[in-house]
Amino acid sequence: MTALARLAAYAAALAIIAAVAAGLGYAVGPLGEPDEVTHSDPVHQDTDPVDDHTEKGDMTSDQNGHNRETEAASGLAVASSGYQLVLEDAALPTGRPGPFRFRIVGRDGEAVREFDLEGGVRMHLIVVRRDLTRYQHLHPELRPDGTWETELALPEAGVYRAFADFERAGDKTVLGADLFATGEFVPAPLPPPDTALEVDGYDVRLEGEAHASRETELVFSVRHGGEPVELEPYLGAQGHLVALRAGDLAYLHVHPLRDADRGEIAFAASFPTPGPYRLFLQVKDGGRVQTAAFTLEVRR
Ligand SMILES: [Cu+2]
Repeated sequence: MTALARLAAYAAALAIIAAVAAGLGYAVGPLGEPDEVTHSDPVHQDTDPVDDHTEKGDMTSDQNGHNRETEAASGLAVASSGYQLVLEDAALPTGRPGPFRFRIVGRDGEAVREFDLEGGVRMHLIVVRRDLTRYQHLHPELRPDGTWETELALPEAGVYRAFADFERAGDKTVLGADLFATGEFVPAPLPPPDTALEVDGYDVRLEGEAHASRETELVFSVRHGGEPVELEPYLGAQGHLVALRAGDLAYLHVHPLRDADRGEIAFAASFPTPGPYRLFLQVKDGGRVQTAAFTLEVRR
């Protein structure tokens, strides 16, 4: 097959896919559920006499259950809740730090310039390779024109996910976009579930059994030389946790809980579905931030 014939075949396949998608008459929602758009599309709601509750399968028959599932996971879309994440450049040089810039654009097409202060910062930028390695948590600076800027190095080749995590008027939004670092990409397998890690001389443990669609308390303990560590405040809490679902890197909402013992940090998390997740815990001691990454298997 010549290159031209391959291109023609590819174009034909795309046309078929487009035709099938058009025929189905819906867009796929953040969790790949076909009913997502019907809720937010007033034209569809006005003209469709069918009560869409009756059309749903088991997974979405419970309106509340469905909402819980979509609300618990975010970061799967580049645009959501009237905001769009616009990267200046999605391709970055591999291994070499360089400026990384993006904007949050509102419904009016203008860059948003006002954000809530959350844990002392207005924007959390999380960057992780799609094999759930090379986690980075950065706080870019806001330029007067609404551009966020930070130095960023993608240490090795691959596709990365950038999450912009911010709040406005008390509402949290997490948008996600892919970044590309050129070169040979050797994906790392997801490490097996573990509850104890050693990170730079710290003994970090995870307690708590997680079940899907139920609020779970995750308690981490941090010890050094056998003694509980008096953790320094980090971003307005005892620590920071990001939980990502393996497979699609859905970004979960987790909240630090106040009533933890010395050397412990507790979080409330709701895992939308069973399966493996990667947890990135960050704590501060001696002025240094340590990152501990756990694989957690969420049960049914
Ligand atoms: Cu942050």
